Amino acid sequence: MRTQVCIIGGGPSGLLLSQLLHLKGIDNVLLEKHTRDYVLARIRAGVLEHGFADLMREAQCGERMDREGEIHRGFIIAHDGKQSHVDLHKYSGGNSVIVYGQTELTRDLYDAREKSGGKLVMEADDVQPHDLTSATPHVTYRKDGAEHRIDCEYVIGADGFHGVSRKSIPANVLREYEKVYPFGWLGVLSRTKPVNPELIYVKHERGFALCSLRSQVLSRYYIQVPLTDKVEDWSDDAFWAELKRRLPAEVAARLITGPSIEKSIAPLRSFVAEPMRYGNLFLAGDAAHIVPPTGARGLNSAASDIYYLYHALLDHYQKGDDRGLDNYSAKALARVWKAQRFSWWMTTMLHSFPDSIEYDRKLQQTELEYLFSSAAAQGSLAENYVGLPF
Ligand code: RFL
Ligand code: PHB
Repeated sequence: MRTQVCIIGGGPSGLLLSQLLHLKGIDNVLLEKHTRDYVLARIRAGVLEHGFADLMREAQCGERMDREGEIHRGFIIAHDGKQSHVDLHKYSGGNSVIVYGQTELTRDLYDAREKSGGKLVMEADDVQPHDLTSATPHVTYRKDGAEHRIDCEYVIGADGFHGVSRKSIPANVLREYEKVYPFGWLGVLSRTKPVNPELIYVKHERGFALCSLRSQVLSRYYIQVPLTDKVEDWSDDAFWAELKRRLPAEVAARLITGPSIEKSIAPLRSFVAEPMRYGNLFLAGDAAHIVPPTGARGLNSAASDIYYLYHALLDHYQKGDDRGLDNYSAKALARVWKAQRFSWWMTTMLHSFPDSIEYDRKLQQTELEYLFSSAAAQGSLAENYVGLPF
């Protein structure tokens, strides 16, 4: 098979790029390792910045998001016996975020690709890019026992943190930066009314907690747990009891609990791979960088990569202008590192670190006191949370 752009990975990054290119008449094939149901069963992001929402609309996939997603103009940080409100709208010059689950957004993208006859190969095994530094790269894969080959002009590595794309860049070219945090988040999804209309981030001496939601009947809660904990160690009852201990008493009193629909542990990690281009391979999203989820930046950083890549490919195919492709890595990384900084800051401010000393804990407390005493500090939080400009 021959195409212009071969996209590896059918998560939100790959699907969004595939749909945007398709609408501009740029031929592309997308290879995904798993089934659609498997991809949709992963419960991940919940908060979308407005730039991401605009891209979904441009991809003609924003209709359900605009109908069912909730606009959030702020959130709460509970700390030191207080509940402090972060007014995103006021401090970001009128911006907000949309609460709409990654599962729903991915479903909308799959539906759109399938409706327009998109070339999606699901359950593609042993995907392998070749000849990336030549003008004629190709990608091989196996499907139902048969070998296949796709000849293309560009390969997009949108295959997540564990994908094959980043690994196909030689070690002497790739530089990796990594920080592993000594804890994870245990997340529970339950068909219960959310405890609060806005998200509540909780700093507590027993560990961080987060009250989030997917809709008015679907709640998503997280608690910080040691890396040694296993999901099987946590019954639903134990989870709810620990969450209640960390919430302000007034919030705990109105928490509605129920059976978990999904329960999983995500270790917290920061990671950046540089450069994001190798020959005619371009990395995007989690394939190149990940953040701890505290600042809700992961999926949103993927969106800015896709925005830059989409416009660079448009300039190449429509105007013969390669400056966007040549600048892609530097431009994407500049924004990626700002998302890294913000996620690190939120994570450090709100979690309990097992090896912290009294001095560190005093600084954490002072950081929050300063934040809520300074309009400039709240402005900084707000502009990062709603998303820096692309
Ligand atoms: P994905 O979603 O991992 O998709 C990559 C796809 O590639 C496939 N794949 C392969 N396909 C072919 N061949 C191979 N060899 C392949 N290897 C892998 C995989 O099956 C998969 O389908 O990456 P993508 O598209 O870049 O999207 C990134 C986001 O998923 C991620 O950044 C976010 O979920 C992060 N995140 C959050 N981001 C936000 O912006 N806001 C949030 O509120 C937020 N909350 C979260 C999060 C991530 C979490 N976890 C579990 C890490 C909350 C959590 C708990
Ligand atoms: C979520 O709803 O899953 C969520 C929300 C905000 C975050 C992280 C995760 O910072």
